[in-house]
Amino acid sequence: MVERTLALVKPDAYARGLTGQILARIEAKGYKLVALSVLTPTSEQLSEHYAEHAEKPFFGGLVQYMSSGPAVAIIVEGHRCIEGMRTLAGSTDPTTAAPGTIRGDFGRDWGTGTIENIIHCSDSPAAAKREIGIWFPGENSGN
Ligand code: IDP
Ligand code: MG
Repeated sequence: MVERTLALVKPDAYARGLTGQILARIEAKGYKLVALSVLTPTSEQLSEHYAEHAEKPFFGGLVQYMSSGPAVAIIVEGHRCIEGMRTLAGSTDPTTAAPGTIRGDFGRDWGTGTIENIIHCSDSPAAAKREIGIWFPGENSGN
């Protein structure tokens, strides 16, 4: 099985109508979209998804941001796509993320205190497997 990763088009990007452009970049890179779902994340899903950040001071704001409206969950497939999607997304802070990356090109600081940064991508094979299980229960994680 080829490697799979989990991506989320976050609510800020969905609300701004950027979903198509983001999907186009993933496809242009050569990866396959093997599952897609438009959903408004629940606080239960987000608590599981962001469990590593549960004790951080920004956690409440992060859950509020991520549950503020529809998002798009995607399973992306391709050799080394976990690493490749992180590169395509760019670094966490959209103000300093490199131009040419999804966060660098589409994101900015809105002064809300929460880092709204357009896209999430799993950061390791273990995270990809775990996160695919949260957003696509029953789908094969492939990892
Ligand atoms: P990542 O999404 O680049 O992997 P993480 O450090 O795992 O970054 O953080 C998860 C998400 O939490 C980020 O994408 C961002 O939306 C938010 N976040 C991270 N650090 C901060 C912070 O210091 N203040 C506010 N929000 C943050
Ligand atoms: Mg992370």
